[in-house]
Amino acid sequence: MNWQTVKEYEDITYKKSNGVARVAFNRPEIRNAFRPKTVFELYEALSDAKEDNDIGVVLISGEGPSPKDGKWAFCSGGDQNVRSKTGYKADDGIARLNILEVQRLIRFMPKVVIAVVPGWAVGGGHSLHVVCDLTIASEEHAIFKQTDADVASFDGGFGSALLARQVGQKRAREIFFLGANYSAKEAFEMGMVNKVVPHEKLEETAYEWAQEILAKSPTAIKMIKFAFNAIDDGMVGQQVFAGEATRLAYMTDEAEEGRNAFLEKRKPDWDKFDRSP
Ligand code: 1HA
Repeated sequence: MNWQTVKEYEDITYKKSNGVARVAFNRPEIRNAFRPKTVFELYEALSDAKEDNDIGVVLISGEGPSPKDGKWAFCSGGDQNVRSKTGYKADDGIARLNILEVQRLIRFMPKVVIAVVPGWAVGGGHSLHVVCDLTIASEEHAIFKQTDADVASFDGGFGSALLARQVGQKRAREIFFLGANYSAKEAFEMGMVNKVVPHEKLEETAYEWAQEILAKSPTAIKMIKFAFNAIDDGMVGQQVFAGEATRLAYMTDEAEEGRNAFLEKRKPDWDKFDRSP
């Protein structure tokens, strides 16, 4: 690992190394809760990783431990200190639920996003791990907990519907209705965590998984991610998958004939192209 800081932020850290981008919440004293500023920064970093042709895998994690009590967190969801009647208030006075935009960015980016969970994954932080493609968790410190109903909030989108796809309807309802703590091992057994590793191996394992993925065909990885998404994402899922099919079609001689015929103001000659079943 040879992490290079991409840009200094206030609420997150953002680094890259050998095809991997790592974005981490950096508010450990409040369990990495996010305010709108955190989310703006996260969105900017994730967009950069999405646009960077050298990046194939993105890790999302939480810095720690807390200087106050030594505890670790992935993310504890929306910062309740800035929650107003209409959302989480930014310095401009506007209230937002902009974490949902980050969820969509993770869901629709053509790269694998891994939640690397060193501690608490709670509320909107729990939903964030759910929307990531994979989750790797610290054996000693990761705890999964859905507190939305404790604080009169609800992620009725990916945070719940996708969770039910991962752990089943009964379990997902239990997670939301009881708001209990689940260890990394329990979360693994339920099917919402891919791997549990000793805390000291967490970052290393995530990086190794990223390198494994980077050794595969980028097109195959992208198409399979969007194929997995498509059935749950309705017409948007079809649009995203089909967009990539269009890109593949653009690579054919047939597509070039269509474009060239237009530019040369002649009828396209389709006869030379295959109609085989
Ligand atoms: O559901 C949504 C959304 C749904 C749709 C659309 C958009 C959404 C956007 C956001 C959300 C949400 O995230 S709602 C859920 C909000 N989050 C929570 O309800 C979690 C609140 N935190 C806790 O339950 C606990 O702090 C914890 C289980 C994460 C950790 O417990 P622990 O280890 O006992 O620590 P604790 O002492 O409670 O917390 C340490 C410090 O961090 C405390 O501050 P201190 O007393 O030292 O001054 C605590 O207040 C602070 N803290 C923790 N979580 C948050 C927080 N401060 C603000 N906001 C937090 N989320």
